[in-house]
This record gives sequence, structure tokens and C-alpha cells, in this order.
Amino acid sequence: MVMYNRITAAAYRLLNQNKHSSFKIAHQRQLSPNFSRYNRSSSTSLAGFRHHCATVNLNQFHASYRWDLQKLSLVQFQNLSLIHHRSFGSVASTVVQRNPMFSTINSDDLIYFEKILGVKKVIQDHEELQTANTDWMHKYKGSSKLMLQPENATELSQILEYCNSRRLAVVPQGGNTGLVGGSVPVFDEIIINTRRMNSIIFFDKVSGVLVCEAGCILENLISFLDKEGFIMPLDLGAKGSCQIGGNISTNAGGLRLVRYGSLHGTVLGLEVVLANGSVIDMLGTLRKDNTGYDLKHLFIGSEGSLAIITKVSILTSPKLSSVNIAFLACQDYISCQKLLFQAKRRLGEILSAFEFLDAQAMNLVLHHLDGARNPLPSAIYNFYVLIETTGSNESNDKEKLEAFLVHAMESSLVSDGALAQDYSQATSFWHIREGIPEALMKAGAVYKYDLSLPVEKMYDLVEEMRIRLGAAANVVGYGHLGDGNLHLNVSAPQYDDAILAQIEPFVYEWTSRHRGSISAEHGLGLMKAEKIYYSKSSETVQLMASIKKILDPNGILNPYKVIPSSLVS
Ligand code: FAD
Ligand code: 2HG
Ligand code: ZN
Repeated sequence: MVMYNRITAAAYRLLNQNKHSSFKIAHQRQLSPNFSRYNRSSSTSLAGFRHHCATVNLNQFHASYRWDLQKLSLVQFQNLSLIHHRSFGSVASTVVQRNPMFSTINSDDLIYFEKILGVKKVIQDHEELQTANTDWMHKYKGSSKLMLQPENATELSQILEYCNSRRLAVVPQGGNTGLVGGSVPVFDEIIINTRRMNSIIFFDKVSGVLVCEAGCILENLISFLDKEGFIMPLDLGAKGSCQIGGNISTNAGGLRLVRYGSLHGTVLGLEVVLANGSVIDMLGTLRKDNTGYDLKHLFIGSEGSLAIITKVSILTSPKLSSVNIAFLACQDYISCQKLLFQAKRRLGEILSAFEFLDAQAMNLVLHHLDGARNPLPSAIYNFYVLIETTGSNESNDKEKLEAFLVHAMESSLVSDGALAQDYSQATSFWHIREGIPEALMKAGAVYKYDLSLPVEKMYDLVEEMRIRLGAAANVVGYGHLGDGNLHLNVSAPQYDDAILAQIEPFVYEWTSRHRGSISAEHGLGLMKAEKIYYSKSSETVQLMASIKKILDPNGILNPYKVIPSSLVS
């Protein structure tokens, strides 16, 4: 599948960031022998990297050496005229009924859409619809008979005004990489895909403000900015397919949030089209603007349930010249936590990523991900941490990272480690981390949970889940440790009600008890719309439903998602 392949070409980040000079090969100087160090290789290919890779045994460790551092059952569709019950693994599952208030499309509707858009942008082709009806995990599947691809806000406005008057439900769709069943229809909703709205409108080098259309693919924006000497404030493994409009609609976090913060901070303005077709221009480019309510925030993270985003104004950062990546091994989770504590203090402003994975995640990657190579093959460790630093002063940055790593080794927080010496090594480190979702997909059925939890508690949940499931499933923990975001994944040969019953509602109750969030960065979508109360009070949810009612009184925008159905129908 095309989209899948594009995502698997995962670690473009460093190419984009570093191809001009930032990632240089260090001169060999004294090196702490317990730190794995890759032999220098003129080859930039993964194959070359594998060939030249070498590590030094941990037992040889001597402190205070100077280092030279641089571097379901499927949600099936059924008879459209009837009430639908859908489930993915029936126990503790989502059961949704089609809202009978919604119309179904007829030939007059098609004539109207073809009149305003032209035939090319009115898609009824079976294969294209099949793809658009199915989510990235192949877990959620709708039965839409129509996909519209407006080219601008005016066309979209006409579509929505018409759908609203006809009570035709719609699902906004960007790159369709969402992981909670939010981007595909549940029943026969019309898919409104934003891929044709893909122009970069404006970029200002002084302020770093980028204005573009919502359908721009994230990776294309990264490449555009790279040529201008800038970077996007977010990056994620799905960058080759996901769109900036989808990113903002999910309030995606990704791999750099620890450094650049959430999209609530970097999105400066939006243009959106409401359900009734009104185009709302909030496309400011100012850092500061306190004139009344800052309404754009309502749409960031609203998962297409309040409006469709058409344009985006976002603050980008200058690309800095010195980037270093370390892949480290820790024996226990407490060491990972302490390492994070130390990294925040000792690396401070140059810390740009702090990711972790457990041995189970590493195993899956090594078994299922093409081109994956363990940077620390001399032993199996319980945990791995990927640390990236990005700064503007190479020698200062090196010195800082050196001091941090010496301290981490001396205090036994780190058992082994490797520092990328060139672009291909750095790429291969990121390939491991970014490739985990793909490896899980290849391993079989997967139950995904995206949780915000206090860092000190986070891994207890993984261990408790392992005890609950025993040999029935493989429990995998990884994620954005620097942001307190755990990706708990349960991998099994196939979807099984008995497994799901062991996981849910336990996982939600546990998270709620520890005052966590049941959705850190992926959103609620269909998967968790009815579970929102685990993380939000009923008064808060009621207020959300009231806002939804004001902006979308007929509930046509992404029904069955985000807000419990009982509050919006
Ligand atoms: P879609 O999947 O098409 O849609 C997502 C939601 O947004 C849906 O509810 C949809 O209706 C709505 N929507 C889409 N476009 C618009 C629009 N223009 N206006 C209004 N609503 C819209 N997520 C993270 O947060 N961090 C990660 O690190 C991360 N890594 C991932 C890695 C992989 C391999 C994969 C497959 C997914 C990953 N994701 C991650 C999840 C996903 O990529 C993000 O949620 C992404 O932001 C979705 O963008 P999209 O364009 O694909 O949106
Ligand atoms: C990531 O960080 C994504 O890789 C996907 O958010 C998480 O697969 C998952 O659970
Ligand atoms: Zn993530």
C-alpha cells in the first residue's frame, strides 16, 4: 500500500536537518570504551552501516575517559438503512448506532457536487473509496460511497452548506494516518479529503512564520523549510503521509514536543469552514494578540468535530547546525527516569528528543522491521533511550553531552550506549524508534493505548498488564518519555475478545486513578469517544457538547467521534 511504504521510509528528519553540514563525523580521539562506537565509514547506506558497525563490551568500562562525542474484528459496514451495531472485539467495545437523522446521498446530491467541484473531485471509484474507508491499522472500516476533494475554502464552504441543509454527515480526512478510528467513516458519511489544498502560501524568514493550506503533507513542509534553513516544530513517524491540517486537528505531539512544545503554542492562526459553510478567518501571524477569545484553540485537537481546517499559520524554528544522537541502554525503568531528570538539567536547552522503548519493543523491531539493526548488540537490555540534542555551538554542545554521558555512566544509569557518527547511523537509530508502529502492525493484531501518566508511575502499568495477560499477548511499552507519554501496545496473533476483556476497562481505570489522560496525543476518535469520562468531568464534557451544538447544530461533522453520542444526537 502506497501510504504505508511512504511512512516506512521513516527517518527523513536527519537528512532534512543535516544534509548541509550539521552532522559531521568526529575525529577519533580517546573514547570511553564502554560506549559503543561505530567505525567510521564512508558509506551512507544502511548496508554499509551494518557492515562497519562495532561495539565495545560494557565490562571494559572505566570512568572518566575523555570522549569524542558527536555525534476485531473489523468494523464492518452493513446495510445502510438499518441501525448498526459495530464492535471490534465485542467485549468492552464501542457500540454505535447510525444516527437516523442523517440523510443518505441520492443522485441529486451527486449532480450538485459535480456541478460545484467538477467530476474529478467527486470520487466514486470503488478502489479509492476502499482505501479512504479504511484506517491505517485496518481496524476501522466505513462504507462511504462518496469522497469529495475540494480545492479551496470556497468549494468546501459550498459543500458544507449543502450537506448541512441536507443533513448529510461528513468525515474530514487528511493523510488518514490517525490511530483512533477518527479519520474514516463509521457508516456512510461523505469523506471530505483535503489533499488538494496543498499550497504553501507564505514564509517569512525573519519571524519564521509559515502560512500554508491544510492539505500540505508534513514531510513536504519539512523539506521546504529545510531549504530556507528552518524546521517544523513537530515531527512524527507518519510524516510522509500525514497532513498539517490532520496534525493540528489531532493536536499531534510527536518526537520533538519536549523541545518545541505543543501545537497550541506554535499554531498562530487558522482558517476554518464551519458546518453551515461559514469561512472563519483567524489566520493571524502574530505572536501576541489578546483581542478577545483566542478561538483557534477550539479547533486544535477537535478532530474534525467542530470545523474543517483549510489554512494554517505556524511558527517555525531556525535549523541549528549541531545535532547529536545517542542510543543508550538502561537496565531498569528507574534508570530511565533518572536519566530524563539528568538530561533536563544537564542538557537543558539543547535537548530535542527523549524517547524510550522496552526490550519487547526492540525485539519486535528487530524481527519485523526491514533494515533495523540493534546498535547495542552485545547484550539484551531491558530499556533503550534515544536522546537527541540540537544546538548552535558544536563544541559547547559536545562538551555538554560529554559531561552528561560521563555522569550517566559513572552513576550507572546507563549500561551501554552508542553515538551516531554520521547521517546513516543517526538515521538507523531513528529508524528503530519510528519503526515501532510498523513492526507492531506486521506482528499481528494490536491494541493501542496512548496515555499521559506521571513518569514515575508509567511503567507500572506495563508490568501490571503483563501479569494480567500472561502468555496470551506480548505487552510492549515505549513512547515520548520526555513528555510523560506512554504508548502501551498489546500485540497478539489475532484479535480476541478474551484479551480485550483483560485490557479494558482496566487500562482506562488505572489511568484515571493515577490522574492520567486516556489520550495523550492521538485523540479520541471513535475508539475512545465514549471513554472521555475517564479523563474529563461530566461538566466539562457537557460544555464540550454545548460548544459542538453551537458550531454544528445538526451534528454533521465527524459524528460518533470525540463526544459521546448520547450528548450530540
Ligand atoms: P487523519 O488521520 O486523516 O485525521 C485525523 C483526525 O483529524 C480525524 O478525526 C479527521 O477527521 C481530522 N482531520 C484531518 N484533517 C482535518 C482538517 N483539515 N480539518 C479538520 N479535521 C481534520 N501521532 C502523534 O501525535 N505523534 C506521533 O508521534 C505519531 N506517530 C505516528 C506514527 C505512525 C507510523 C502512524 C501511522 C501514526 C502516528 N501518529 C502520531 C498518529 C497520526 O499520524 C497523527 O494523528 C496525525 O496528526 C494525523 O494526521 P492525518 O493528516 O493523517 O490526519
Ligand atoms: C509513535 O510515537 C506514535 O510512534 C504511534 O505515536 C504510537 O503505535 C503507537 O502506539
Ligand atoms: Zn507517539
